[in-house]
Amino acid sequence: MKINRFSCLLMALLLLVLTGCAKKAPAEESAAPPPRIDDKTREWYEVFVWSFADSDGDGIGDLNGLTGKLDYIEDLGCNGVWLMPIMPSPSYHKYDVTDYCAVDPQYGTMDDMRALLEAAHSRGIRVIIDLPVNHSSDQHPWFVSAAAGPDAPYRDYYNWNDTSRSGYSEKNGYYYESRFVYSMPDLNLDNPAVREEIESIVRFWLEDVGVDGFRLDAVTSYYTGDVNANVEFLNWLADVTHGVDADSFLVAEAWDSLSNIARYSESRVDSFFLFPVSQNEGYIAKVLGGNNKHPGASLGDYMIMLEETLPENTIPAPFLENHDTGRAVGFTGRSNPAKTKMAGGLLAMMRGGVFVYYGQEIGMAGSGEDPNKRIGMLWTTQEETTAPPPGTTTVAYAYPSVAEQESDPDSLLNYYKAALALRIRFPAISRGTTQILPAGSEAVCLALRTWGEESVLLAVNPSLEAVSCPLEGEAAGYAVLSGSLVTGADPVTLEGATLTLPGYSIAVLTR
Ligand SMILES: [Ca+2]
Repeated sequence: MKINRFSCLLMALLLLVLTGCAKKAPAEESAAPPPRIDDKTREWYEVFVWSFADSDGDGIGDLNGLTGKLDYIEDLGCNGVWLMPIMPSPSYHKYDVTDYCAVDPQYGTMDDMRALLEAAHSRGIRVIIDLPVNHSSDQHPWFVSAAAGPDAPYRDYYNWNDTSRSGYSEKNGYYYESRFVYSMPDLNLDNPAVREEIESIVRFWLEDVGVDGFRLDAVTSYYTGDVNANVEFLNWLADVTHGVDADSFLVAEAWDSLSNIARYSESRVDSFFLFPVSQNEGYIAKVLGGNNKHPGASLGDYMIMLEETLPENTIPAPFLENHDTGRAVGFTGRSNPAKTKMAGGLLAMMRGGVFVYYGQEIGMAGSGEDPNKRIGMLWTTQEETTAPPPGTTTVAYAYPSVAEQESDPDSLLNYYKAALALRIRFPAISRGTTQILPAGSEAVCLALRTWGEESVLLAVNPSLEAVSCPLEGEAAGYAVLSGSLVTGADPVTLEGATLTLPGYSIAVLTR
């Protein structure tokens, strides 16, 4: 009897637990994050293939190596990858192309590229490739032919002059436009035959290979000094690209002032890099600068200025660093993890499609000569990285490897993951428009981001000191602390209507 009664009790308990579990399941399901929005506003990761991951042991990174690291990129929170040039080229950086419809053998084969795309697409990751059509290589068959003389078949693919002038180089007694360097002759983009070539190149990569778009190199040099002509060409290129695939994505490098980037952004190209946000003189550096006595207020001012200056239909592409700029740790401090994290946090809270340069998320260093900014990804030890690109003068790493940072909950890498996760969880952060609310302190920025029905209040403290601010007026409606990013031991707290933000912290509040 006793045993039976005990068994009954046990059964009852078991049932209770089971039904409890059964009841709990739907709640857990509903708590799962909604599927990631599959549109053109993405979290991008810029990869220099040479320096990323080497699959065959020759010391040079390759496409198969990158394919093997897609889990890492996905885990970081990125759903887009920009590959710096992968087409055959005599240079290590490959911005001077000799064949626009092939893969450089250093990086692998076209089959490797197709395998990369398939693996990326199966993870919901889109892949865009660099398209440098301002210039080709001087070893491209077009230029080799063109240089032979005034009557050469491809002569008009380039811009020739009888006499020397600025931005031109000499070949066989004539001068050709080469704005960057003699080995990069500028293509004659007014020549319909050149535009036909570009159209077939675009079609090849989108239709035959299956890439998802292009990063357009050096668009201010298409017609040097002529923004209107550049915009005309960009509109033509955008119509060609979107005509082949309306979902394809174009992001362009117009390394220029904000007002000129705004003019470029009026074009039908989807997105432009926000150079004024990046680097040691950029907005993020200025917000975090030691002399800034009102960092929160200036952050809000920059947010509003960007929205007021850029057209509504553009997708801004903010970034901190890329392959041409010094690494961000140059201004956040090689030994200042809190400030380095905060720069990443500020980036992650910006509107648009953010770009993270490989290694930025582990605080890789590099400045001076270009190759120094493009050294091997530090997966484990320096001995196991890819070979430094030719011309590298300094190989120095400021922070630990990916392997070490993955196992450290307080690492920069884990901060980046958390920052991107917040951004993904609240799509209004990337897609919404901003209204600055009074914060009661110039150290703090209260930014209301609204996208359709979704509104989130971003509370950002880019100062070194903790600040308590009352959530009053419209801000009082955002009483749920839904997420936070801190750079030290103290948490963000919300007690009643008082929000306390430790130095260098970010909170996301919802209704
Ligand atoms: Ca290799």
